[in-house]
Amino acid sequence: MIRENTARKLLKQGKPAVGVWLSIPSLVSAEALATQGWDWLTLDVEHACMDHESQQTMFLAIASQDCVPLARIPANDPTIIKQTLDAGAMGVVVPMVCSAEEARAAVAACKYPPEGIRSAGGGRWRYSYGADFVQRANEEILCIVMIEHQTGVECAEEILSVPGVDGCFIGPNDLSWSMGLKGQRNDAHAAALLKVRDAGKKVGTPVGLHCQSPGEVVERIGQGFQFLACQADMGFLTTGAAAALKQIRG
Ligand code: 3PY
Ligand code: MG
Repeated sequence: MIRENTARKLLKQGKPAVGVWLSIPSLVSAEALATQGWDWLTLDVEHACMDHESQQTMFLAIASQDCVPLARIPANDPTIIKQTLDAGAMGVVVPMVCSAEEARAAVAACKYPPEGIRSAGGGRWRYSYGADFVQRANEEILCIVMIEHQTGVECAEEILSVPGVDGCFIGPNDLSWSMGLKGQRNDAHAAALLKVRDAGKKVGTPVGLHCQSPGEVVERIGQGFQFLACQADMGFLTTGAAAALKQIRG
């Protein structure tokens, strides 16, 4: 039987699904974080240096701990989406989606025909995800689109109405740059986040964003956001190490 995508289930039930961004290309750190009980872990293939082989072993390590493996892919490209899913991701986070047409392309790449254009090839899914994976993959794979540009915010309702878009992840940093704020945040930035959340609520698509702290995750859940990333593996490593060293030297 196919492995259930428990992160997808949480989102469909209207509940929060909280995870961490991974930029350390290591089976060991992925597995260690997966044992902590996060709902999902997302490999940041867009910005981290992670080859295809590392991705595959990390997906396997994460899934072995009953955590859902996802990848933020480098571009909205059907070949990348196909190869990432074949390697064992239970979903993709697609960067910089600015129109309904781009969202439709992402969904099509995630789904086998007739709903989409994903090629039904080999891959390691049958060992990790069940022999009936190809029959049920269209229902279990998560397609999360990123809104992280002003244009995407303006088109949020159209983007989030596209059938097969399971959720939206706002990239607050790129959004800030697209607004001319160079990484800073202001009231207009805060309003843009809420505008996307409201568009999601209107059309029934869960929305979330990358949070800078556990406190922000809790605050955003209170505001009705659902798909939430709490920092990244590198941040946990360096913050923990810095605190230890401060205590020793202080
Ligand atoms: C952004 O803030 O731009 C992101 O992509 C977060 O992951
Ligand atoms: Mg971004």
